[in-house]
Formats: sequence, structure tokens, C-alpha cells
Amino acid sequence: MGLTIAEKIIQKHLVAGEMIRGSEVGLRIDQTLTQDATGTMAYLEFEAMGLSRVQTELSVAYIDHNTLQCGFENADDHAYIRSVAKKYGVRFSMPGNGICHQVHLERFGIPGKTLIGSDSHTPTGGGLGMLAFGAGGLDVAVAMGGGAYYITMPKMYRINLKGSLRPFVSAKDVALEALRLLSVKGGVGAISEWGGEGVKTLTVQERATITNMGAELGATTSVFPSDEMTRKFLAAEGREADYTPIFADEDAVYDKILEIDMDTLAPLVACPHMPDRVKSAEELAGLKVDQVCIGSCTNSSLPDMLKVAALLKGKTVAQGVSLSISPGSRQVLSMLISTGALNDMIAAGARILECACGPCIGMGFSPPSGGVSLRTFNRNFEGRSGTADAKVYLVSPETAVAAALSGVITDPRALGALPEIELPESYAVNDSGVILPAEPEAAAEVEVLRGPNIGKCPIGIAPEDEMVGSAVLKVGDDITTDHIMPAGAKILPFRSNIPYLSRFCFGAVDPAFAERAKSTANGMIIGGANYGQGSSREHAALVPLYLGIRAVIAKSFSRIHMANLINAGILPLTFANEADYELVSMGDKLTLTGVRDGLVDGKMTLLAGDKQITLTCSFTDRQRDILLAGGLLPYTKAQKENR
Ligand code: MIC
Ligand code: SF4
Repeated sequence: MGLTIAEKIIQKHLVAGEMIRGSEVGLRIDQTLTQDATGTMAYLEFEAMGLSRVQTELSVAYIDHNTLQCGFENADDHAYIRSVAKKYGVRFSMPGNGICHQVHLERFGIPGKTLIGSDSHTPTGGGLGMLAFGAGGLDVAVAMGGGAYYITMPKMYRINLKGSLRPFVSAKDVALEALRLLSVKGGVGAISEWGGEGVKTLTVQERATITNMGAELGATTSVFPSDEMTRKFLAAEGREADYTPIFADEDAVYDKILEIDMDTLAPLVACPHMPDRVKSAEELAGLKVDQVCIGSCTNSSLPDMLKVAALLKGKTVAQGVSLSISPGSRQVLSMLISTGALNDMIAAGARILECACGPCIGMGFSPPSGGVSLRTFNRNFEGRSGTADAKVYLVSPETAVAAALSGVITDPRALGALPEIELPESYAVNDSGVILPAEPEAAAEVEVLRGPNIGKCPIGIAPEDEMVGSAVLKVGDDITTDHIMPAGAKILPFRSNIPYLSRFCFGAVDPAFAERAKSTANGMIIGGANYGQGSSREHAALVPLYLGIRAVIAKSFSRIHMANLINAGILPLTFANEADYELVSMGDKLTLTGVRDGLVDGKMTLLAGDKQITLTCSFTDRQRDILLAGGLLPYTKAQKENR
């Protein structure tokens, strides 16, 4: 039987389990990445493991999320990460050097390698033919220590691309079309592999836009073949030696096959507040726009930026529209300068922001009250922009420019002819923004800098056999990690200060939640379907843990969040019968019985008043042992002590 691309890479990295879809596999991880908002916790966890050096082929610590330094907090976090990286063998990408996924693609990604990152958009690396996963910080810490990364062997979906993109239709529209077809739950439990003749026409950067938004499909990851386009991209980065061709076998077996015909695609827009609420730009034409933001790890590559500059050249942004542009990396920015493209952007009225996540994570540039913001980003969850009642629409760079120039949503095909963009043969390589780690002999001398903002990581406790608690919160379907643990400029600086952060937990859903949870013994959360979708932030598990939450009982969970709950030692339980969700109300006294045996048998009983509800907990042996130990840290510690 032939193999898919993902199976070929998994086969080469398999250290535990068998490659049977649905069963657990452990993978050797070649590379890791962290960003600053999740990185401080990941390195605190790595330090807690007591190792002297990372064991991976390459680990990189990026600073890209918390770059607004409105006080000592973010600067302290940067200094901590810089020093800890230097000591333990991790490269440090300085603030301003760019967004982790863009820089990793340019400078470090290698086809056929495995990568995990403490950021849900790590699958961007799939554009280069890597098998790249978003994970919680603790999983990244374990991988840095040489431990395996465990996943349930996913189903394999194949999306065949036919034809080629027409003018003003771009890779972003392909990603939005996939979301329209499959929804934000459509990729759950699967790897999306992109294939078909149309793939050959897409550059690595275009492919990376598509694999980046595979995260919004809920997919475990997404991957493209490594082919002539990949070789060309690596050669332009001066890294041709990193090229290896990788293709799926002709007789590879897929669980689902879809086709997207690029010849018939039109410019698309995802409407508030979910990336799968997709309509055509034509349908929405005329809607007044207050701001337009171009950038993020989805659309900040050189080809995207050159296109934007060419479309803006000689024109002026409409009055009343504020246009921001954040190039994805220092490499992109310096090439925008050398080609003169930056000048075209500035002359048109754009506000050039730092090479960082910026507005995507509510770090500045929040829209006005009730405002409409068009963004080339990947997420438009309610409140994420920093303005609670703003309406965020997700679009391609072309559609973004069309709106910036006209002041209303406009089908970009109205802009006339698409200017010819010439991509350079080679990119301006300058790695001065990456600090190399100390040599192992010198590591002992490196002092780890801990400012007052650097706190401790809460640690779970082993579950009792009977847990008497209550339902401190009941929520509906599609709760995102932005609901559970919001981000934004006011809160993000406290990612390494869990007690402070806890005040904001579920803040937009129920401002009284944090206090209530803290004063309740054995708090439990009742969730709907796809609970915890979105970001990989383990804070969405660590903060509830700090507030005393012992179990989340939901209809279903998103993959990364469920792994984070297990790592934190919070029980993620599901209703055996989804309709039983209706039987529990907020404030109900709840008793979980037979917890420890139930974890082994895969079933336990929830008593809610006079109702008996059956819950399932179908964990792998490893997950069960982690939960019985009270989380991954106590589990790893116990394993070490028993050795
Ligand atoms: C995001 O896009 O939501 C983030 C911010 O990059 C997160 C990570 C985080 O919460 O720090 C992600 O996607 O994992
Ligand atoms: Fe940064 Fe936004 Fe990408 Fe997350 S989605 S890594 S916040 S640019």
C-alpha cells in the first residue's frame, strides 16, 4: 500500500506505536519553535525538567507577539527568553526580526523534518513539505528535552487543486474556500494534504498561506509536496542543500478526497466572528470599512507585500480608512526598501508597523467602537482585535487593498489590470537578528535573567476517586481559547504571571467566573462541541487549573486544547450521549464517581442532582497515566524518579 506525504515523514520519525489511523504514535521531533507569549512558560517548564541542553537538531525562540513594551513586563520576558535560550542551546530571534512562522519558513524550515511549535499556526511549515504541529508549551519543552511528541494517528484528507489562480484571486481565497467547504470543525482529527496539478503553480509562500489556515479547519496539520517550487524557494534563501523532494505515492490511501478548482474561484471574505463564515467579496460589496490591516503569519511574505505595494502605487488610501501594513520579517522589510516598494506603500498613506504579530493579537491598532476592520489575518474571533464590538472580516491582500482604496468592501477585480510582480532570484539574507546559543562548555556561565514578571507554573494534583464539586460555568459550542484566556495588549504582558492573568479568565463570557471558580472546591466547566478551538496557548488550561478547575465536561474538544488540559491535569470528559449536555445547569452540585477506575475503563458517572449521566474518557494509556499522576510535570518527574 502506498503512503501519503505525512505517512512517509511519520514513518521516518516513529518512536512509539504503530502507524494505524486512530491509534497513538510517538514522533521524534527534529525542530522546535516558541514565540514569546507562550515561550516564557515553555522555558520555565523546560527548566523544571532539569536538563542541561536541548536535544533537538534545531530549536528557535522567537519574540514576535509581545513587542509593545508599555512597561517592564514584556522587556523582562524578552530578557528571560534571551538568556534561557543562550544557556540551553536555543537560537534567539530578536524582537523586530519577524513573525515566527514567516522567519522559520525563510531561514530554518527543511522539507521532510518534524517541527513542533508553541503556536497553533506552526503548520505553516507544511508549505515547505515539513510535518509541523502546533502544541502546548509543555509538549514543546518535552520535545526540546529529546522526548517524543504524541498524537493520535490522524485520518488523511487530500485536497486536489485544479487549474491556476486567476488575477486578483489568491492563495488566501483557496484557504477560505476550504473553510467554506469544510467549516472550522472540518479538519478535526485529520491531516490535510494538498495535491493535484494546480499545486505546481503555487509558490512556497502561497502554499504556506494555505497550510497556515489549516489551523482554522481544526486540522492536526497540513502539508504540501516538496517539489521544484520548494527547491527554488530554498535556493533563493541560499539553502538549496536543504532540499529533498517528497511526494505522496500514487496509491496512497485517503479517507476523504476533495477538489478545489482554482479557475473558478472568486475573491472571498470570512465574515464576523468565525473564519468559516465565508461569502464572496462581490456579495459584500459596498460595506463601509474603517480600517484595513495587512500582514500576520498568513499574508506577510515578500510576494504578498510586493503585490500590495504595486496595487497601492500612485494611489491614495480613502479618507476615513486607516491602513496598517506589517511585513512578516526583517528580510521582507529590507527587500521592500531595496525595491522601492515601501515608498509606494507610504506614499499611498499606509501606516507601517513593526515586523510582528501586532494587530492580529490585539497588540495595538484596535478598530474604533463598532468599527469594521478588514484583515489579511487568519482569525476573526469576537473581541480578539481588542475592541469588543468591532466586526473583523478576513480577506486576501488584494481584497484588502481594494477596500483601503475605495473605503468599502470591493471585489478587487474592479482594480483593473494586475501589475506584473517580479520575484527576485535570491532574497536578502541577513541573519544578524538571530543570536546563537552559547557553546555547551560556556553554558554554565550564562545567567538566566528573571525579572519580577517571571512567575511559576501551577502544578496539577492527582485526581481523587470521588470528586464533589459544582458546575461553575456552562458554555455553548465553538468556545475558543480567546474566550477562555483572552489576549490583547493589556493582558498578554502577563503570560508569565498566572495569578494576575487569572482575573481575566472567561472575562468576556462571564466576568464573575474567576472569583466564583476560585471560591468553589472542585470547579467543573460544562462545554459544548469543539471546546477550546483556536490558539495553542496552554494558559487556557493552566489558568483554569490555578482557579481550581478539576474537570471540563464537553460534547467534544479541539485537539491541542485537550492535550493541554491533560498536560495540566484537568480531566477532559465527554458526554456519552450529547443530549445529556442539557441535563446539567450552571451552579448544579456535581459528583464524579469512580474517577480513577473510570480513567482506566474509559467511562465514569456524573451525578447531577438526581440525574446519572455517563461520561466517556477514551484516553490512550499514556494520557491516562498522565491524568492519574495529576499532569505531565508530576508524571515526568515520577518517571525520572523511578528510573
Ligand atoms: C494566536 O494566533 O492566537 C496566537 C496568539 O498566536 C496563539 C498563541 C498564543 O496564544 O500565544 C496561537 O495561535 O497558538
Ligand atoms: Fe501571530 Fe497572528 Fe500568526 Fe498568531 S495568528 S502567530 S498572533 S500573526
